[in-house]
Amino acid sequence: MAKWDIFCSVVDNYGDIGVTWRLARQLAAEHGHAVRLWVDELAAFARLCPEASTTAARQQLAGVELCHWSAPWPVVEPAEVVIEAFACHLPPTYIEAMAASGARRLWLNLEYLSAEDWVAGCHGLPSPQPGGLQKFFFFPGFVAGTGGLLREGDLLARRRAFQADAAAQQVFLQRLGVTRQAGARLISLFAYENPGLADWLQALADERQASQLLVPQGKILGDLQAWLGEDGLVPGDRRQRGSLQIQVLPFMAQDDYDRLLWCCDLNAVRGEDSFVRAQWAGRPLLWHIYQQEEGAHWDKLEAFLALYGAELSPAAAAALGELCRAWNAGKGMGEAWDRLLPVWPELAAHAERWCVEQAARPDLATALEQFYRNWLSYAA
Ligand code: TRH
Repeated sequence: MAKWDIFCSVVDNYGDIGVTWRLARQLAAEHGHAVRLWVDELAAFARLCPEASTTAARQQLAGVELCHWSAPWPVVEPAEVVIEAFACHLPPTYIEAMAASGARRLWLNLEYLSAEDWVAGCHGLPSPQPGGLQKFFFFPGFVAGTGGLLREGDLLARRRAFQADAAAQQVFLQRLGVTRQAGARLISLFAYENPGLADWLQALADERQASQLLVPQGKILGDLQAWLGEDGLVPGDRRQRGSLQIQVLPFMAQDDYDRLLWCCDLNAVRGEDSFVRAQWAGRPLLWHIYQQEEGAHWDKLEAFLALYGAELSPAAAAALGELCRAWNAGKGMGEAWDRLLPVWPELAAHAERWCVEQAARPDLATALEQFYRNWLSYAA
């Protein structure tokens, strides 16, 4: 058992806190470490974990000590393993304390997920720091030589048991106020603002097949309302347009959001954490990638599509690629959706196969643990 400090600065959105919260819980529960998670915005955290206090300087949640990362920085003894998530800047006095302690510390920068080729070459590289400290880059990823993906040890067993249990799904959906329509395709929608939404919704409304679209509160609501031609939708509101039923849901606790993904036939997800969780759901996904300057996100999207689509038929890979590109370009969703429908059964089977393949690799927390153990033996 070692002491680990994880630092998370909430830039915007929920991905950074979503990832670090999962990682902190898993390191504590499965690897027995004493984990402190330092978060600068407790209000953002409490949206994922509603039982959290938004004012407590320290609180104990799910085996993790959740600490408010406040200014001025309190005097604390640095942990043995220090993770700065997504290149956030550690408090200077904390770095000074690490250097002054005399003890060796493992300092890691946990990077964003990417399927690009260069990732394996950079994973684990050292980055020497002033004061004799050494920092390492730790990259999540989909292939050997990277740090893997976050996945709790029992995740797939829990997911499969839930998907096999229609009654449990019904109880869960009812708690969210959702009644599943017989024969309807269930879709969850979590995305950034997207002008391409209207086209897609129209295609869903015009289809013979019924669809039920579940939309947790968030940035996409504006485009949804524009298409519906109304304002002020709130959780619980339901609208029917042709074959499409739309329902607004509250933003839910992170574990509930996982369950929602497990219930759905298709999950439109975004950023990083929901994107990974949709893959563990074993169902087809539509990814709205986080936009980066100078269009760097397009390379990331193509890299993922190439990897994910490698074992698909050319027709299915092309249809999925076209849909994801249309979604991220914000146009052409109607046509792309129509072209996707004939390959739907293949995509559905592939989603589970991909999940199994990815789950055969070490998960991110285990890879971190291994990195730590190697570092310890190197130090000895
Ligand atoms: O919120 P995001 O857009 O986060 C993004 C990305 O991580 C991106 O890489 C990063 O640079 C940027 O933030 C700053 O999407 P993401 O990553 O899917 O995180 C959303 C989290 O919110 C995830 O942990 C799931 C959780 N969530 C809930 O807990 N309840 C909900 O109802 C919903 C819709 C999401």
